[in-house]
Amino acid sequence: MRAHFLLFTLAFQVGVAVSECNKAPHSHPAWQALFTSQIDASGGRGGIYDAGLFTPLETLDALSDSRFTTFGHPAFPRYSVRAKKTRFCDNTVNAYTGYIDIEARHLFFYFFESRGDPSKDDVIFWTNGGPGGSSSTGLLMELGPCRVTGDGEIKYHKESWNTNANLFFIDQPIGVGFSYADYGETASTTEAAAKDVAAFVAIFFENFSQFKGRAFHMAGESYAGRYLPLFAAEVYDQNPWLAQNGLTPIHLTSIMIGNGMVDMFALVPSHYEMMCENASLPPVISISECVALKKLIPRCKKWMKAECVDHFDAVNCAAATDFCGDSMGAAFASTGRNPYDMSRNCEGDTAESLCYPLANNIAEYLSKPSIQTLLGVDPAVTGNFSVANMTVNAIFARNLDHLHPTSDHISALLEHGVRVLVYVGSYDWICNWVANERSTLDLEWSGQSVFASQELREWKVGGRHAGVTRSAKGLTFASIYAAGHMTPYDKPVETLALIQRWLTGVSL
Ligand SMILES: *[C@@H]1O[C@H](CO)[C@@H](O)[C@H](O)[C@H]1NC(C)=O
Ligand SMILES: *[C@@H]1O[C@H](CO)[C@@H](O)[C@H](O)[C@H]1NC(C)=O
Ligand SMILES: *[C@@H]1O[C@H](CO)[C@@H](O)[C@H](O)[C@H]1NC(C)=O
Ligand SMILES: *[C@H]1O[C@H](CO)[C@@H](O)[C@H](O)[C@H]1NC(C)=O
Repeated sequence: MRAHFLLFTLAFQVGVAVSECNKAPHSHPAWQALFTSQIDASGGRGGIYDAGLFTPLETLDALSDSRFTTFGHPAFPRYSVRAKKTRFCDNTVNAYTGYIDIEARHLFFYFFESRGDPSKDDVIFWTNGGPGGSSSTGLLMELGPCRVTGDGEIKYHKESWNTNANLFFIDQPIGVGFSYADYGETASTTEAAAKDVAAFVAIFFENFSQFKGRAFHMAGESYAGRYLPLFAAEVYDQNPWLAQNGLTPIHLTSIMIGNGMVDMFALVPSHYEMMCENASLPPVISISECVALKKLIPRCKKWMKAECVDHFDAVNCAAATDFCGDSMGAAFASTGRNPYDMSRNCEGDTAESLCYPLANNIAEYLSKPSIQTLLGVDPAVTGNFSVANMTVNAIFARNLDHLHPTSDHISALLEHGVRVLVYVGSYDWICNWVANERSTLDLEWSGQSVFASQELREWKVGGRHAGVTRSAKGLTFASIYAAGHMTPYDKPVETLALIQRWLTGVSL
């Protein structure tokens, strides 16, 4: 595997290979002429959606914990939701798991109500990156209500993002985590994945009407720098259609990109700065290696601009980014350091757990049949759980999905009043703060000059240095000092403080 695909891949390829079993097509679906059909959680789904019978369920609390309740909506005749109450991970709040069914495609989600005031608090949607990474990594290692431990158990996590927000985790696109498709369909680009996600969001709010109209934030990390701007744009642009169909528009308030891959062409040269220019740490490679790489930079920039930006030539653009990216990647790999946290060495095997052996504990935990039963995992999902689907990763790579920067989407979201937070752990090499800061400065939008004229200033938590930040007109850049790629994992207190300030609109 070429170095740079693994790069954003927060995508732990777990030791145990999951067999690519041929799933027998289901008999599909078992139609039931009920507007809310109770279906045994261990299998099957159904529901027929009749406009005359549509009645919103006011509170999720009415859901059963042993059976799925299926919801649909006449405006989405091809879509439905299966949800169940789950005593999982956080027993201090109501928790739900389930699937959004989009014809033969099924997206798995976890939903945790707020530890604060679920009836008033905002809603946060979280996705990990990869592409192919399961959001169970975010849930069980970073910002969720519980964390997996080295001995394969879970324990309560105090700095969870559901401290004062209702919080979603979604396994997307299909094929990832507990999400699946009946007939082997795949999502092969972010654009395709965005359609499913927007439908997911609309159905969720429509069915779980207690959250209707609530401020909604879309968050994620790494490859989510590519996902979120497109997902959010799709959610935003869907609103007029929702309104026409008598549904409540989604109150999309912000996106929050953590250690994002927003612009591949900004990342490649920044890798040199991280290795040779004391951007976060003193140089990590030799003078001769730095000199050799430096010579590539102007050529790489020119080459990528000509073949990827000015016009997109698939073959030449891939050649340019592969060559330039791999040159940086090879130099970094020779240090033995962790590309997600350059202050330390890679622990374990890069290919297996991407330097974080804890990822293996997540996979083991979610592979337990008792846990899968608790979660209501569909029997169509077989084999051991994997936190990264490398097939999905390869399909996106083959489509050169990563070679389409999302800066224009971010600019447009800002112009449409959706706030944007870009936060980055300072020790991340892969999706580092240098490239992310530069990308925010280079965004072309009406607030550009005001934003760029702000000084980068220190921000603090509990009187201590937490990072540097710049903010104007709805756009905020913030670094988190001494955190790696998975910022909430390394700096839970600081990251939660950042998110809390962001949600309430307080400056950092
Ligand atoms: C990975 O995704 C592919 C494509 O969606 C799917 O066919 C496959 O079953 C998934 N593999 C695993 C192990 O879930
Ligand atoms: C590298 O950066 C650190 C932190 O900003 C600074 O203290 C140090 O002096 C720098 N080293 C060099 C050689 O400039
Ligand atoms: C799942 O993992 C267990 C424990 O590591 C292993 O014994 C088993 O063979 C794996 N099953 C599959 C289908 O890979
Ligand atoms: C979702 O849709 C189904 C089918 O129309 C309906 O029975 C159910 O009550 C709805 N749920 C909510 C919470 O709106």
